[in-house]
Amino acid sequence: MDVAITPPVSTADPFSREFFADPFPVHAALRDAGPVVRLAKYEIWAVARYDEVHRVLNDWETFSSARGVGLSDFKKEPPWRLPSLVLETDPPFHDRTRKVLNRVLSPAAMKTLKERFAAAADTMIDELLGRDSFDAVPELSEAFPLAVFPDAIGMPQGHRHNLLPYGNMVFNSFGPRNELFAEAVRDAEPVMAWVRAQSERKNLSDDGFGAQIHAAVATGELTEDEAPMVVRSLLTAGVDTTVSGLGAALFCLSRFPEQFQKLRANPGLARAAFEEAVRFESPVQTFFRTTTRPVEVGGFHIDEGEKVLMFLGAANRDPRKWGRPEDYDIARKTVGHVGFGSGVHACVGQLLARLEGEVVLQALARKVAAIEIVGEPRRRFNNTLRGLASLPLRLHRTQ
Ligand code: OVV
Repeated sequence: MDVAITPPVSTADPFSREFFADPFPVHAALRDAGPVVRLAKYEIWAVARYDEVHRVLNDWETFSSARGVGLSDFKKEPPWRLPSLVLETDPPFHDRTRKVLNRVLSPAAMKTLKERFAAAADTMIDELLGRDSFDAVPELSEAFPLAVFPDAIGMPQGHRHNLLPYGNMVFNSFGPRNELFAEAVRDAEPVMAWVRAQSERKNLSDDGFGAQIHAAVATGELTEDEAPMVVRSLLTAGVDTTVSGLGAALFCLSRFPEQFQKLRANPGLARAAFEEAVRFESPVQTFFRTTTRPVEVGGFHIDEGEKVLMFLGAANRDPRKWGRPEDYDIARKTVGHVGFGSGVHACVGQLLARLEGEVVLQALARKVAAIEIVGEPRRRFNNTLRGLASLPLRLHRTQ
């Protein structure tokens, strides 16, 4: 006998301020409700368990990015901005742009940056050790990426702070058209125009990531119109994400002082400590896919053309996958976490993000005896990114 099984339904709003303030009880409820859940408020599907999130990420043929990786379906409404040539595409088109970015952000490319990044981190931590206290969000988690990333791209000096409101706009745009989005895109046009200008060959130095992307025009890998769009991807995805990741690591190490002492005892754990912070906080909380065919997930039927919301942050704390998921543990085996995604769209800048995290945490491990929270940390709400607006810290010098 055929029995119609009605899927679990949730009335939660995962794009509300109440949710962002404490997403964890809702994450647990969504995981426990079933392998897929219907979100009534947005009439979409959601996956919050590790196995299903991983499955959706790794089946691009069924779960497409080309109709947008936000709530908006590009087949039903015009995209808010020109779609990304890498994020909002499927193979085979995706693979051509991705190949260029893979090369520009390769292990070999990271080697050439490592010493410079480490020196910048040392200088920044030395300067902060000279202060009584400071706000680690603007002065470290934002300041460090802004000090190294635009230089690595080969951007002109000036107005580099625009990268922050630009990222804030784009990452809000993946959610519903709520107040956060409206606030972020107010007066968007000057910042959008600035980003377009930064992406042009003539405004980029000869030796950075930007020039290397434009060089793919000469090899026939990209057209002249495509190259600035691929540079735009770097400018969009490369700053707010690492700001949030560094903030996550600083917040973890200040809330779990015994983990910071472990790191001090072995600064070689810096990369692992950053990786565990990415699992623990999941700077990128969510992305969407759109189904290209009718599909069954965990015994439930999903039609073609349906939006599926993936809760990366919930997957990264799923007790079905992780032991003691609520513990920040720098010795944990983090392999398999989906904080950088998984599959063909897995974060192309993850080596650069890890390098930034590693050099900052190494500098802290070698120079700092203790990290003290000296004021109320405040969260920054965004439809996609989980991060902080403020983290007042005092660093105690190693004797
Ligand atoms: C991963 C990501 C986030 C935001 C924007 C883009 C990529 C892009 O390619 O524009």
